[in-house]
Formats: sequence, C-alpha cells, structure tokens
Amino acid sequence: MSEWATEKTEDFMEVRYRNDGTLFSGKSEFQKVEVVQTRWHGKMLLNDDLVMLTEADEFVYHDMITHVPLFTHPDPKKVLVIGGGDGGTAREVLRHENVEKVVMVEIDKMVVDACLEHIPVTSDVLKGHPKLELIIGDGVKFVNETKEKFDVIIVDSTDPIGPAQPLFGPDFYRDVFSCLSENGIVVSQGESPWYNVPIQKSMMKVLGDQFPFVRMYQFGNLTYPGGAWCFTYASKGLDPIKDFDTKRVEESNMKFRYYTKDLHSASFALPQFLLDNVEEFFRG
Ligand code: AG3
Repeated sequence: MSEWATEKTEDFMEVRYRNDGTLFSGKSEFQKVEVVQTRWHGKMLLNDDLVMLTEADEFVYHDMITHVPLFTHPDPKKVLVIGGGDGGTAREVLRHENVEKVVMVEIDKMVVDACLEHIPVTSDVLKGHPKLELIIGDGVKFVNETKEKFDVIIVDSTDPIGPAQPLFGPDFYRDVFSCLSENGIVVSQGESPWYNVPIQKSMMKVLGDQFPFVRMYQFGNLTYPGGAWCFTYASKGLDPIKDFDTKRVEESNMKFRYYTKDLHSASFALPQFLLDNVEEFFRG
C-alpha cells in the first residue's frame, strides 16, 4: 500500500488517508494485516483493507465498548474479550478495579504481533498483565467449550467477512448466553447504521431470540465509514440506563477522553431512522 491507505465501502465509496509509510504488511491464514503511518491520524491498523483503528480516535471506540457494560454491571469480576487483537479493549477493561480476571481470545496472532511492534498505545497491555489471560484461538470454539462464566463479554470484531463471520450468528450467541453469569451482559461491535442495515437487523434479531434484554447504542466515530457507528447491548436483565449507578463512575476516579456518565445513557437515545430499523428487536 502506498501514498494512500484506502477503505472502500462496496462499490460506491472510498475514504483515503495519506500514507507516509507502511510499517507492516502481511497476510495471515485469516486476513491481510497492515499498519501504516498516516499523516494526520497517527498509526492505522487495517485488516483486509478495512480500518480497525487509528491512534487518533481509538479511545472513542474502546471507551464505549468497555465502560458502558462495565459500569452498568454492579460488580464485573470476570470479563471475556473476543477479538480485540490490538489490545485497546483489554487495556480499558483492566482499568476497572473490580475486574479480577480478563480472558481475551483473538484468532489472529499476526494482528497481536503487528500491534505489539507498532501500536504500543493499545497493545502494551498484551505484553503481560497479572489479570490477563491471552489466548490465540477461535472465540467461537472457546465459548462453545469453556465451562467458565463471565460477568461481561465484549465482542470486538471486524466486519462480518473473513474470520469474524460466525461471530454474528445465532450459534455463537447461544453459547455466549450460556457462558454469561446470572447478571451477564454482552456488548458487540454493531456496524454502521447507514451502510450495514441488514447486518444490524440480523444481529438484533439473533440477540432478541436469545436474550431477555436487548438494545443498541451509538457513538460518533472518526475513521469508520460514515462516522456514526453502533454497538449492540444484550443482557440477562440489566438495563444500561435504569440499572446504571452513576456513583460507580464518580467513585472510580477514572479519567476518560470520550466516555462520560451522561453520554453513557445518552448513547442509547437513537435517531428515528435507526429506531425504525432495529426497534422491533428490542427486548425488555
Ligand atoms: N473493530 C472493527 C470495527 C469495524 C470497522 N469496520 C470498518 N472499518 N468497515 C475495531 C477493533 C478495535 N479494537
């Protein structure tokens, strides 16, 4: 890749970023993996030519995928991260004092190694942390086989092409449901409300068939196509607004660059066009 790092959305759009140098380029058994030095957005990780993160805005995604479920749950002790090979989600989860153990299952070692070498801001935590168990393996298989229970499961996946495809299906979520503890919550990368409507509907349906409580929340991203992006939220009952105790945020003394206690609840307020697409799948 040279001069420009480009993400194409099907055949109707391309977004390009000035590439001042390709730092890593490889093809794993699962996908193409690249790290480029962009001119303005810092280092950028691309899998199969799709932007996974940039140093400029990774905090937005990692704050919102992590702190919403971890502050909704009253006492999250065990957390499972599926995917998230750059380490950003694990980094944020491990900032929570209640958390005693994080298991992270990433399928592609090449993503972990490329990030360890070039994107320390997210990956440093993967060098080793007493509470973190990093497994290079298949998350689908892991949730099918494990006997462990988790309070929060975070699915930090790529788009549903390549290795991530099964992470959007019903079999996976049936297993996720059974590895969640009594009060468990699962939050998943939920795609664009503009360009991925069929995927959003299908994810919400899959979740609604399995979980008694299902919602979607939105955040303003910088480097995913179209800006607006979503996470799905499903739980065995915990409501991210009614069961959210803002004191937990205040008392944590944690500092954030994106997440706030007001944004936590506000991110569940969706525009009408998005409600029209997914509200029928809400549960609880
Ligand atoms: N996970 C990927 C989000 C989806 C991006 N999609 C796209 N660019 N078309 C991000 C990994 C961050 N830990």
